[in-house]
Formats: sequence, C-alpha cells, structure tokens
Amino acid sequence: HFPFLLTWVLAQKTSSFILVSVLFEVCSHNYNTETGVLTSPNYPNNYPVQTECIYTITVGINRQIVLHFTNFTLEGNLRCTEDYIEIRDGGYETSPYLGKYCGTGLPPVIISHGNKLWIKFVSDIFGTRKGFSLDQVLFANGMAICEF
Ligand SMILES: [Ca+2]
Repeated sequence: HFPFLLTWVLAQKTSSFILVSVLFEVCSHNYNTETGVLTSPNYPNNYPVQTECIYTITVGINRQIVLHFTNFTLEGNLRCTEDYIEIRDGGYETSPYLGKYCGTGLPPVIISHGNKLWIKFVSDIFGTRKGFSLDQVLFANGMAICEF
C-alpha cells in the first residue's frame, strides 16, 4: 500500500502527567514531532487502572498522520466499555469519529485526513493489561516518506 518508502528516524516526544482527582489520573501528551512512537502509560508494563490519557498528534500542514499499531493488548469486551482507545480525525474530542478499539486484535492502520489526530486511552477501575504501542508516521502531499 505504501510504495516509495524511506526510513524515518524516531523523534522525541513530550509528555506531561497531571493528577486531577483522587480517582482518575489524566495524562495529556502533545506530539508535534514529525514521527515517533506512542505507547500506553507504563508500557511495556501493565497500564494503571482508572486512567484517561489524551494524545494529540500534530504534524506539518498538508501532511497526514499514519498510525500503525505494533502491539495491542487491552482488557476488552464486545462494546469496549472497559478499557479502550478512541481515535478522532482531527485535533479535538469533537472531531469526526474514526474508531474505538479494545481487546487483543490489532486495530487497522489509521490515516488522518488532515494534519491532526486525537486519541483517547481509557482504563476502568478493575483489571489491566500490557497496553499498546504504535508507530506514528506521516505522509506529505499524498506521498509516503517514511516507513513503519
Ligand atoms: Ca480495566
């Protein structure tokens, strides 16, 4: 699917963790590098319970983001009401819905329409798993310039 691939070096990421209440730890990550690896909290160890993480990825204008999951092990059920990730096609919680994933099946490759993606990771009060890891890569002007 992605011809003309070149290797792209993993870049830095910035992250911050804010404890907003006794019950839920909320972590917020803003990724504005061209590419990188994104993981669930504590990965590759189990993620904590009662956690909500928002990951906002922004790349250069006229570029698109490709999410390629490499590991995915979440607690899950059919409706993903326990632990899950939700992906939106834009920079906000209100951006167009792309999908909600849980369990152990690898999500499909996700490609943004614009230069932003919004990802929420949620874990409930019981049970944890290893979590997820994904490569974040990008397209420029419809041409693949990096590989997974
Ligand atoms: Ca859980």
